Amino acid sequence: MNVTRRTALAATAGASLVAASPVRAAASKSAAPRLWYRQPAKEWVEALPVGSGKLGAMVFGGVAAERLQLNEDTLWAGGPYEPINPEARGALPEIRRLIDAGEYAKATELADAKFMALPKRQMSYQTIGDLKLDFPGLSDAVEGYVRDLDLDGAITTTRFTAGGVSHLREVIASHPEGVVAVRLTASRKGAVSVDLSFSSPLKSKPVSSVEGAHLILAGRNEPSQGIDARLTFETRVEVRAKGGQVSGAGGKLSVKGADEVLLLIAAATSYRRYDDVSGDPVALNKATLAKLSGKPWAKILAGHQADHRALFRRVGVDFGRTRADLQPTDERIRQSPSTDDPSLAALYFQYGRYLLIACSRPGSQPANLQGIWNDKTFAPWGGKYTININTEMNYWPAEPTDLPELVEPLIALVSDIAQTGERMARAMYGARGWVTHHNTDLWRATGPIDGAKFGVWPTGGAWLCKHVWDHYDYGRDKTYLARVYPLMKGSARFFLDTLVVDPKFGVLVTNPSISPENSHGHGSSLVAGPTMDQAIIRDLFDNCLKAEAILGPDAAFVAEVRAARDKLAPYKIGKDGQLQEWQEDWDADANDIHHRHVSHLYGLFPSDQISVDTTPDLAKAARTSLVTRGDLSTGWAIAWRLNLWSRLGDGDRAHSILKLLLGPERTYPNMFDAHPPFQIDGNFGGASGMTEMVLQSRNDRIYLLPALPSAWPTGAMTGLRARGAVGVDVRWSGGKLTEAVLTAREAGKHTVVLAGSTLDLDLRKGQRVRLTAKDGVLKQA
Ligand code: FUC
Repeated sequence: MNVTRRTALAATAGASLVAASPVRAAASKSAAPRLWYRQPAKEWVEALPVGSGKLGAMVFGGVAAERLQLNEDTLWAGGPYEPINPEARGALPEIRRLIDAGEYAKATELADAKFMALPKRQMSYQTIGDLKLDFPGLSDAVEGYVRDLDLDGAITTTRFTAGGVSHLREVIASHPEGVVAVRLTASRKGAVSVDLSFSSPLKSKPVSSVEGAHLILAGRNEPSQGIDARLTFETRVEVRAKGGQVSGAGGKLSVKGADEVLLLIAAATSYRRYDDVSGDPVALNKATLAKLSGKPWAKILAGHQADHRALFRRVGVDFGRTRADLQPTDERIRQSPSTDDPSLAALYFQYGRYLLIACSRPGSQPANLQGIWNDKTFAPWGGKYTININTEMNYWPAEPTDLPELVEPLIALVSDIAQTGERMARAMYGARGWVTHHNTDLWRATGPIDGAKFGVWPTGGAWLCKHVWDHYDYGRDKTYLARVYPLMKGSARFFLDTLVVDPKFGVLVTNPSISPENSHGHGSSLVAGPTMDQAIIRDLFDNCLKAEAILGPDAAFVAEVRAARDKLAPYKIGKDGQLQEWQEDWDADANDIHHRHVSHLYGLFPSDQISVDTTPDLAKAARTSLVTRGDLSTGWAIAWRLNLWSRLGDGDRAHSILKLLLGPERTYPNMFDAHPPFQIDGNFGGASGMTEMVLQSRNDRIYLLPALPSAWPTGAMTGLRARGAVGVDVRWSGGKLTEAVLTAREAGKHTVVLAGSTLDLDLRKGQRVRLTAKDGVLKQA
């Protein structure tokens, strides 16, 4: 195939793209999205991730020794705890008074002494450890070595030839079966020998043992911050060998001279809920493996791939291809700052979707700061749910890239923190409803942590409620909305009870709070009414009102919400023309004007309160703020800027920021996002940002190609989703729309926008319409 010319060939095996044209169909196989390498991983960030939602493995692809670093999503430090500080409520009036008096440093001092959660830090996500596979007789000197991760097949393979024998090693993490499965084969009979053992960095020192053909690692989690370790866990590997002999001793299992070996890895902890650790991991693992009894690899693989593809193949992407995509993935990343490699962006986009499928499934924990992949007993930032941006960013691509099922764990988490956060709201603030501050963990802790200037931010739960609403807005399932309305209402109630009148400006504000995690330069970060809080609460109130209008009268509540909403502090434009981050015009005084958080721009993205077409003055001010903040930052912070520039309609600026994200400083060889260190939010924020360049659904409209960069003149994104339950395919050529296909999954009215040309549609459920543009004017084909 000739890829010397820049051509628009399918960059995925996505079904809808394949159907689009014969050229694409022909190209689709060779262009299947794949990460590949010519050498094994030396570092963890070179290893390749697989995940079943609950179980994760990092595959190193070693020759003489393979390492599978394992995770189970409920193995966290500690146990159930209630981090309420009994002194907090008493300190609240004085903290508020100090803030109103402009004594910010004193307010911070008091908050640090009396207002913080006990303990002041939350629990960390922990690794199980490694399953080690040692291959006697093999050395690292082999021929034809290649390892890869096929995103469409959700499988890693390692291939090489040694002494004339070809070896193939495959690893999957099956959601339907709840196991990681490893298959070892060779071209010569009897050529597979392997010694299996565990190692774990857990200080609780888990113990390995052998039961027949099972190798077991059993132990417990670690205590932390004075909270007892209350979880037990077990990892159980079943070894099935064709031919050869299996023997076990001293916590090791060996297979000698087999034709083929299959390893089935189950893992579980005693976690059942944030307040219940009575599960039986041994029984769970035995049941998981018993269900697989007699099921051959081919069936396990087929079931796994059908399950994965049902999600993955919904969306196809093609930004064009160049010669650069013939290189191994690590080379492409290294060269990306100076090469034209549009399909690296497409790969990053689909990798984001792959990762979310692998780490967030109904019944699993939500994607944490590292998704599900972590090799430490104390992960960076505890591998927690940091909800002042990071957890939300993880889920930005879920609805628009048609993976709504994967949001379920996040909504389950909100249901949990609505309970623990209700106790926190009462104890700390004497308020109804529920609150969560800037982090939560497996135990659904909701208090302010780390230090007042990070943790005293009561709006985390309210931001999560945007996702609760968005899940309805994209899918339009009223039964779901009725189920989650109490969660949104509970969050709103907390603010109805805790918003206070700002004595200087006479508007309703949060107090105490911060603009995450920026210091305003007047002695502290603590403040009343940061812009972000007002915007999040405005969305929360509006979404409660919309939900009530759909579900039926809730008169008293709605009256309270309306009254408060009208008094919320408005956006303000400051002396430099910027969107003010605080009520006072302090942006130029901030300790770090290039701060990674761009919290005050929440209204531009992810919210749609600010946009170029509905609020041009505010959009201009947001742009000024964004320019001052600068483009260079941590991985996730670059990804946020990418989404913001897309919303500003500047495709080339967005693309230049995307280049920063894809370069080796922000993308590890395995394409994990580098904060640094690894943090998965940037992967998801990047996938979202690319979607926003091609399709935006906001302000009750569907925008086609709102920020198409000149670097992607020809391409397609198919199977995307817009608010109002509409599927959208977009194809373009020469920088212009060639066609858009809208499929109504529910009946509804829609306004479609293409660079100022609008078209109103009233679609029946199931109706499919094709739109084209003539001289820039949208029309129905
Ligand atoms: C917030 C960010 C940091 C980091 C951490 C997990 O505190 O400010 O950059 O992403 O979360």
